[in-house]
Amino acid sequence: MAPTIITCALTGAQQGKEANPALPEQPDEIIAQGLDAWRAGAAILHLHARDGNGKASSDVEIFRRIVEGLRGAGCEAVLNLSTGGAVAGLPLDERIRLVPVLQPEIASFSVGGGSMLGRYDRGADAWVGDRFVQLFTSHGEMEHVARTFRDNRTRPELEVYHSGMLNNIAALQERGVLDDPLLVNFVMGISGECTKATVKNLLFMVEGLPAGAEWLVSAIGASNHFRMLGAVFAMGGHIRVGLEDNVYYARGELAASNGQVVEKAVRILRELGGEPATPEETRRILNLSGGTTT
Ligand code: KMH
Ligand code: ZN
Repeated sequence: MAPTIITCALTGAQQGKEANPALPEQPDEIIAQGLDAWRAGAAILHLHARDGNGKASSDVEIFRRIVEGLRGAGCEAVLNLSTGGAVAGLPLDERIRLVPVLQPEIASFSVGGGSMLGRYDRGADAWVGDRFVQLFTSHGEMEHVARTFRDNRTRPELEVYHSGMLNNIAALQERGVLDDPLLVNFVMGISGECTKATVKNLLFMVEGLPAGAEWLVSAIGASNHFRMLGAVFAMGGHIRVGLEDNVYYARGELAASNGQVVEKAVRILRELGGEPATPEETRRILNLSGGTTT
């Protein structure tokens, strides 16, 4: 049985300490919890940057501080820097700058035009969180960014929010701007125009992948987060956990840290007969050869 890569998504670009005081926002917190998560079994750390007020930031120097802090403390995990933050209104060109400047081994790449998020709250008789998140404005722009990733030997983690985005992946692959193996992150369970976190939907999406692609699931929200792990493992996928996606450890219990959540994922994985991949195994599985943040 091949080992399973565990990614820990430490902080995200949206909810902050108001959702869980243990959610790390500042570089020192992110570094400390990143080290704990790596030691607990996370082979990839998915990182966002936040400014002094805890708001999502695309400032490359904040990312640099986090990366250097982790590497300086001996962290060997693969670092996956987020170019996300569109949801926080950060412009594309600013979000992509970290790729040529920091040349991470992996960076996220939301491979589509965007989606409407939010839900209708019957109690409040109103739409809540109602917003359109714009990602790319054209296939040409998407191709240009894919070339930027490839030129800097940064592997894109292709964020897929719904099945139409699989067409974009196939088209970019046809254009020859995506290196193998593809790394696809199925983001499931966000309220609004995003795929519901069900096994049936996951099977449909996985069957739509190009041959040889490696994939993981970001199951968003407490009701989805740990529930989907079993299906992901049974289908040969990789796992993502962390306070970016879910601030709860268990029903009604806020997570104490990202390390605690990774420990739970490792326990579940081992109970199911799996084993977390080491960072070296991860680099081999994903054929990572680039990046200056190794
Ligand atoms: N925030 C998650 C829903 C990114 O950072 O670019 C997906 C994500 C994407 O982590
Ligand atoms: Zn993210």
